[in-house]
Amino acid sequence: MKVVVLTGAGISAESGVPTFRDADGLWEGHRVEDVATPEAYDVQPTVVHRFYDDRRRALGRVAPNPAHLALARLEEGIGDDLLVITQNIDDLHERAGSTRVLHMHGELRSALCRACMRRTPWTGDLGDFPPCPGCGVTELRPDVVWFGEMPYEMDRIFVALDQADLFVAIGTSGAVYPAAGFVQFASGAGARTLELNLAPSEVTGLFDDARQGLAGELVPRWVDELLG
Ligand code: BV8
Repeated sequence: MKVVVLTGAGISAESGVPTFRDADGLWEGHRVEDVATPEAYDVQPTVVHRFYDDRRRALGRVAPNPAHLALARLEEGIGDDLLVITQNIDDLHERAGSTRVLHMHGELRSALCRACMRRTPWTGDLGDFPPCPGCGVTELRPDVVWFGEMPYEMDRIFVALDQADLFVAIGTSGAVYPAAGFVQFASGAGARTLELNLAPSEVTGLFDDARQGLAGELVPRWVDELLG
C-alpha cells in the first residue's frame, strides 16, 4: 500500500518549534509579507536574515517528538511505499531517522546562492552575508520557498499523490497552497484520505476521515494500526 504523508508546523509544535497561525505563532511577531517574500528580501535582507538566523539557531535547542519517531518507524515497516512531504523547514524528520522526506518549502539548514543557484548545507548565520562556497559571491539567501515562489519537486509530488493508496495530513491548517490542495488531488486519484490535527483544518471536509488531538499521541497510535 503506497502511503503519502503531508506534515505541517503542528507536527513540530510539541518539540517546541512555534507554529505559524496559532497564538504566539511565528506570524505573531512578523507580517508574512515582511519576512517570507522575495520582495521583502530585496527591500530588507537584514530583517529577513534575522528571522531565519533565529529559527536556524533555535533548531539546536529542540528534538524530534513521538510523532516524528513514529513516522520513522513506519518507514522501517513499509520502506519505499512511504513518502513524507513536509512543509516544515526544520530537520526533525531526519533527526528522528526518516530518510524518505521531501521538503517542498526548503530547509533552514541550507543556503541558496542567488548568483549561481547552488544549494549548500548551512548551519551558521547568513546575516553577515558570507561568500558562496561555489562562486564566492555574497548572494546567499535562506534556502526556503517564499510566498509567490514555486515549491520544490512539484513533479515528484504529483506523481506520488497520483499513485497513493492512502494520503494522511498531519499538523497542518490547510491555509497555504499548493499543499492545501493535495487532499483533493490524492482523493481524485483514488486514495483514501485521513487528517490528524489538533483542530479541524480549513480543508477538513475534503477528508474521508479526521481525528483531532495531539500529533504526539495520534500519530504513534495510527502507525501501530497501520503496521498492525
Ligand atoms: C505558489 C517557508 C505558484 C518559509 C512557507 C490558491 C489560493 C489562494 C492562494 C494561493 C493559491 N495558490 C497560491 C497561492 C498563494 C500562496 C498561498 O497559499 N497564500 C495563502 C496565505 C493564501 N502560496 C504560495 O505563494 C506558494 N507558491 O503558489 O507558487 C504555484 C502554483 C501552483 C503549483 C505550484 C506553484 C508558496 C507557499 C510557500 C510559502 N512558504 N514556508 C517559512 O517557513 O518561513 S509557507 C508556511 O506556512 C509553512 O511552510 C506552511 O506551508 C504554512 C503554515 O501552515 P502550517 O504548516 O499548516 O502551520 P499553521 O501554523 O498554519 O497550522 C498549524 C496546524 O497544526 C493547525 O491546524 C493546528 O491546529 C495544528 N496543530 C498545532 N499543534 C498541534 C497541531 N496538530 C497536532 N498536534 C499538535 N501538537
